[in-house]
Amino acid sequence: MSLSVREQRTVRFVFLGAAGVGKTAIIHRFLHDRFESKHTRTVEELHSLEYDTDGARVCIEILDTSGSYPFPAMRALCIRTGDAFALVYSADEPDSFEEVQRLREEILELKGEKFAGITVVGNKADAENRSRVATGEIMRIVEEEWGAGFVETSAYSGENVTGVFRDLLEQVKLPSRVSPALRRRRQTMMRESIGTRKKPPMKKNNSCILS
Ligand SMILES: Nc1nc2c(ncn2[C@@H]2O[C@H](COP(=O)(O)OP(=O)(O)OP(=O)(O)O)[C@@H](O)[C@H]2O)c(=O)[nH]1
Ligand SMILES: *[C@@H]1O[C@H](CO)[C@@H](O)[C@H](O)[C@H]1NC(C)=O
Ligand SMILES: *[C@@H]1O[C@H](CO)[C@@H](O)[C@H](O)[C@H]1NC(C)=O
Ligand SMILES: *[C@@H]1O[C@H](CO)[C@@H](O)[C@H](O)[C@H]1NC(C)=O
Ligand SMILES: [Mg+2]
Repeated sequence: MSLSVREQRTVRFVFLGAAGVGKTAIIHRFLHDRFESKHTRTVEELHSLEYDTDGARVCIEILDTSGSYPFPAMRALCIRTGDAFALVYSADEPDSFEEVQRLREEILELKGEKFAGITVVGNKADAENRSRVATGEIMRIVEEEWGAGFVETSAYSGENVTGVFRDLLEQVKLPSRVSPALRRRRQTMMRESIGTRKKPPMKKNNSCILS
């Protein structure tokens, strides 16, 4: 009777990027259609939800990370457990793309050459001072040199936010039809203290429980 539970496939999307670029804002816009103007530094937050594909259910985990990890080992652990990565920078601070470049190198190093599940996200596209020139150049590097996905978003207005998840689903070769069914069931687990973060991210048993 619990066969379907055990056989359920789980994919994990990991959000990485410098502090304050809007990782949490993008995830919250997608899951709850809300925007918070205050910046609260994330420690680590794991969201999980079910996604119905044709005839099968997939558990999607979204790992929101801290842009200011005190220990590199912690980020390495997050990278190892990820199936696809959203690397976020802020369009009003093109320098934050340097962190994306660094993260991509770390991902290639840890996951191996064959791995290519990366979606680069240029967030805060609504910002008045965003640089169009930088966006054009970044898009060229990401799409042509890296062969990765590129999406320009605004968590503030919600524009193109579902596009990030559509691209991530394509990276893991799942049908990228983002429908309300995706949001049917969700659950959030938070680790708020540094002490509890030392453990590897929770295993799939703890989430996507069929009630
Ligand atoms: N104008 C604008 N502001 C945004 C957007 N996305 C996020 N912000 C703001 O940027 C700040 C940082 O957003 P967060 O989502 O907390 O950033 P984060 O990347 O999760 O940061 P850490 O958790 O510290 O790594 C907040 O004040 C947000 O309101 C956006 O698309 N447009
Ligand atoms: C745009 O404004 C933000 C917030 O005031 C600032 O941090 C950033 O450096 C500015 N970017 C550019 C390209 O001027
Ligand atoms: C949304 O994506 C389209 C296509 O990539 C892009 O032209 C547009 O500027 C994006 N919107 C925002 C707000 O960035
Ligand atoms: C996960 O489930 C398997 C079998 O369903 C069980 O053997 C294992 O102990 C569970 N692990 C946790 C952490 O609950
Ligand atoms: Mg955050």
